[in-house]
Amino acid sequence: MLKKTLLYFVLLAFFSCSSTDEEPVVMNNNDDETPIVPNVSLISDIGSIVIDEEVMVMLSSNLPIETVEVSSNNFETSSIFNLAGNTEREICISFREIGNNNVSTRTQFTSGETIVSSLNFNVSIGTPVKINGIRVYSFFNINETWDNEYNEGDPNRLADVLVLLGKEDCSYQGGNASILHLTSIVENVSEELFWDLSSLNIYVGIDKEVRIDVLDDDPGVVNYDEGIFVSVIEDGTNNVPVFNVSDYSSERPESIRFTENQENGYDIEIYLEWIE
Ligand SMILES: [Ca+2]
Ligand SMILES: [Ca+2]
Repeated sequence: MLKKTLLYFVLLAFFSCSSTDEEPVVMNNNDDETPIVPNVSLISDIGSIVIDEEVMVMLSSNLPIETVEVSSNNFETSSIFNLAGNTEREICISFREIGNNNVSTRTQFTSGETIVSSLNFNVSIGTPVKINGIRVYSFFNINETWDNEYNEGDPNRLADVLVLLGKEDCSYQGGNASILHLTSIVENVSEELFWDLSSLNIYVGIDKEVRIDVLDDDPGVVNYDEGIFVSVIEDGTNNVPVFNVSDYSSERPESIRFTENQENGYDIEIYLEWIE
């Protein structure tokens, strides 16, 4: 049996941060002994946006920049851009949560000094869809061995199932979906594979798509921080169900069932609430 290892990089962002307390001083090589104080400005035309709306923020400085680290969650997760000595960079950002949100940047100058800055956005709900639950009826080899380190007949050989919802955000530069939500783990398919997500406020903008992957957890192997999982959908990244929200925004169904019944089949249902 093949296991396909998927690599997901958590490069998302939700933000909160305050401006730097310190103003690093660097020396100007062309002007003896005259220090130039680096500065960073963050400017956006828009201060009020809705969930998942993409907004451009211009970061600019008076000195050459090496890298800019961007986060929307106070650097819990972040993306790093290499500016290679340029002094400005346009950054696309969006937010997943309602209310006051900040985009935070950590600018590292060629000189080695850094400045942390932030810009606030008021995010309203807009008209997204809310994902209230997921049910997995079936996946490839559901009643067979996923953990062959256990002896024949040991129920531990069954998969330890969780679901990953992935969504691409404009702030993510890698081309893969970043993690929208990871469910809890059901060990050895020992109970109903249903996750009630209704209290989690998982909203998705109307022009987004959500990738749904079912995973086998291997204790001691799976590392959420590194984002390494084993998909139990045999075809892995190329064949997971994708919920393209705009395909359903007229019909507005309360649930959608994704089935693929060939050799690498799956049968998954998601439960939805459409926000007016
Ligand atoms: Ca197991
Ligand atoms: Ca396992």
